Amino acid sequence: MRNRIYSGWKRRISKLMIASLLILPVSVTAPLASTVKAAGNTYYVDTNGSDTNNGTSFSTPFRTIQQAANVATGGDTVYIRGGTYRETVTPVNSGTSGNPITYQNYNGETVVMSGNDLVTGWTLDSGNIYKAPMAWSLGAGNQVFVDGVMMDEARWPNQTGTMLNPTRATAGAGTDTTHVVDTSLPGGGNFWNGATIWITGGSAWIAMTSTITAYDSVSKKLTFDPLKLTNNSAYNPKSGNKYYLTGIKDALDTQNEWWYDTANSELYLWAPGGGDPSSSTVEAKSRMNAFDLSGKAYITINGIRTVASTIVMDSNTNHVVLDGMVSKYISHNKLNTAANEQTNLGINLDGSYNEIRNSELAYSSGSLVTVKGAYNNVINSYIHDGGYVPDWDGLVNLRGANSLISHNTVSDAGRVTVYFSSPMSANDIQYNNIYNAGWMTDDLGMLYGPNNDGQNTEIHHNFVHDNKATNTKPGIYLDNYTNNFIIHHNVMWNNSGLQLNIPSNYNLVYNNTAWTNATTVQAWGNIFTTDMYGDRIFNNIIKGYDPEVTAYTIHGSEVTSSPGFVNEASRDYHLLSTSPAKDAGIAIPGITDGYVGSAPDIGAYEYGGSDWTAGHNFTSPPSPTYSTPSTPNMNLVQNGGFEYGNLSSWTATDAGNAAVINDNHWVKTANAGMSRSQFFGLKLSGGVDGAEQTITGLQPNTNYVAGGWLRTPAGETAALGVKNFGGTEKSTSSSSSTWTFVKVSFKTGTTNTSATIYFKKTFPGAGEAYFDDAGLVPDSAVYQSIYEFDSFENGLDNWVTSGGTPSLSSAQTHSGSNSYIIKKTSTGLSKTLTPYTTKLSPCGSMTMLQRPTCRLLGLLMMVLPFEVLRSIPRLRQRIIPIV
Ligand SMILES: [Ca+2]
Ligand SMILES: [Ca+2]
Ligand SMILES: [Ca+2]
Repeated sequence: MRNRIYSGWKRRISKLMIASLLILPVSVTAPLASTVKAAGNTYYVDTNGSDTNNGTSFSTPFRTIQQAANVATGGDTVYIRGGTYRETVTPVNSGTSGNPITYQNYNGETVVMSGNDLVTGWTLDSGNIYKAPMAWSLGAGNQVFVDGVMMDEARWPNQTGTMLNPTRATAGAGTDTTHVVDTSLPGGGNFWNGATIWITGGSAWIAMTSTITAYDSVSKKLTFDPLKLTNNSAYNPKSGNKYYLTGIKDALDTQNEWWYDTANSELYLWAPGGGDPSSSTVEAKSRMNAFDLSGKAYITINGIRTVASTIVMDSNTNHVVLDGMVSKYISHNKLNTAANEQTNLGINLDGSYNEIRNSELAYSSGSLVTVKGAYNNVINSYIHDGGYVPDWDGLVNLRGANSLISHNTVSDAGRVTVYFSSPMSANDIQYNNIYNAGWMTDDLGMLYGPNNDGQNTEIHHNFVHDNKATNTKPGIYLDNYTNNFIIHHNVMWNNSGLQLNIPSNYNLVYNNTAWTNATTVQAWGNIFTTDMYGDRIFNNIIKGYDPEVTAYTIHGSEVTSSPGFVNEASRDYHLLSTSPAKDAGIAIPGITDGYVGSAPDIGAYEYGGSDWTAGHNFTSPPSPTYSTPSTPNMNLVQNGGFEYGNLSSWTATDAGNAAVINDNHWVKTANAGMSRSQFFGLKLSGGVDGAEQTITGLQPNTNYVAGGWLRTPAGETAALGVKNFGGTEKSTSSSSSTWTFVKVSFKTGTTNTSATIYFKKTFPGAGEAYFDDAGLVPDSAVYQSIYEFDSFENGLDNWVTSGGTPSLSSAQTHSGSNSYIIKKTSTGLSKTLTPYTTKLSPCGSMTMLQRPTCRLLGLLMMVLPFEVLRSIPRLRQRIIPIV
């Protein structure tokens, strides 16, 4: 595929060179094109036109859109008459701010830009199979259409299903990493040699393809080259896995099937209904791109249809608007080997301030739209049916910063509907109707991000429903090492709601409704198995949850009986007037503003409050605009996980050696590495060394807490500190060689609105220290983290003893090497967590602990009844310090 893309580039380059040559005579002979124009010229393009025309009048149109794109400059409009244009358009010029170049279908006429070329000259091969010369080939990207309907590459078993739920065979006993055994396989001799196998192996997370190298027709055993991901039960083929075969002529045995003979450059086809294909329009894909907008700016494309081609941008593309598009069969590649064939497919929004709106995007082997760069928007579009060779990426493949994904309908995916990956920051995903993920694979979230720092990416007011996977099918799924997401006011059904896999930090989950499945909020992790520091889960209506991890709990979210919905059967999760969810929430500024009654409701809808819905609306198009997420408790540190891959937002101090290191923690099995989450971490070295960041916009006279993770080789000491906040500089140090969480609480001065946090290697040795996952959040009563983690590796630290000193133990630890044993009636430990709550007690009086234990192990968990946090006066009445 890489070679294919490269050759595609070469094709485009040569086309561009030809276009450049063509422009010379035009600019000499056509006065309008050779002179400096006032903005606002109009050009016409017609399939009956000529590129030797001047293009400037209705009666002298160009033949190709490219010819118009050769001459149009800022402020010009190119009107395209109805018809099919088989070309890749590479505009020569950019528009300017306020004077874009506009490509527009003329008067509502149907303009199709096709990546296909016609296949003609059919002769009979045998039976209903005909053949015709086809000089071009895109290899695994070949795609054939008859009268606009996509045909199937000749396959077994024959397709009687749908694009996303195709007919597949089932691997039988004896199947292993490089073999499939199936007694139903047709064909004798070497029938399947050289064919291609598509298989969702192992746990069926993704589909992979490989080449059949041998076929034993007696034992019905296929032998194939190793898949791209192997030596892992998640991927290794096994009995029960679904597969199909393509790539040999003998598989062409029914209507709607084709096979391409590479050696002789001929296409074989059994047309729909049989007979000579000459009576139909037969097309095969020939070009990858309808528009190549790399490096261009201020171009608007309006009302154009594209078929079997995409639109590409690069990091230098700015201010492009795609409006009212209908784009079908955007990307097609039947392979997923080791070359990332399914990565970054679909229309590419790269660069900045680009937008697609009011459009339909349909059919892709992978993504339908890939959003990178910054300030790129996908608005009010119907995005459906993609990922039919599913890899990880979703129909919407989102990375980059400050982008708005709003008011879209996103449906029907082989795997994920919306996929997040680093680096990303402060994206806004709102008011989308997202449904039918997981048609072909298993264990996926409809909105999914693994090993990802969202940097306050906000997911809100979406409908997320119907995950088709058979196992592990959350609605919104933040997999291990996924931090800094803000998730609120989403309504989820027919999936398992929300899943946070630990470690999970600074993820805010407010006012969601997820009701139809009993297993909703759950967590699973490999290492750091208790770490959900900074997560807040408030005001949700959640039907049960799976407390695999007891280091967190949910406020106002554990609902066991129906909270009184208007019409649960028809998925109307508004509250009834009698609902106990009414006024059962806590006020969260910016989240529950404008609530009705005595308090906010829990769940996604406020009874009597302003209503909302989700999904696209072509009849009455919405015009949402991006705003930077700003939500209580969101992590205020920029690039705190260093996932930009550089020191962005940080300043090196002291020895000046601070460096960001790429060392993916996902693949680590030990509590080691130079990153603690995701890919990158901070390395300090060479004596006393540090990095700092000043955080602005803080409230004066307010409690905050800075946190982060560090590890140092033996003999070194490092610290997290805070200064310049209006009080005395404070820091917390560690000398642990394993990743250790440290934090510093501080209060801003009466007029101070900023603070500087720093990581520092304080021991002047020659070794290194590593830091990751910095955070700074308010430290308040209502919004505080509701559990306290202390592994006691630094002794009793800030804990206060009573009735004697608890005895140190190294034999009964939950994690690390230390724990303390409390005697049943004498010794106790306490710690003031906030100005309002003081708890912990000798075991005999542990009335507030839901999970009493007389050993204070590495994990100390406190679960408070939800009501106690609702008001301070009530809090004071109900929590009586025992110590
Ligand atoms: Ca067949
Ligand atoms: Ca209320
Ligand atoms: Ca990191």
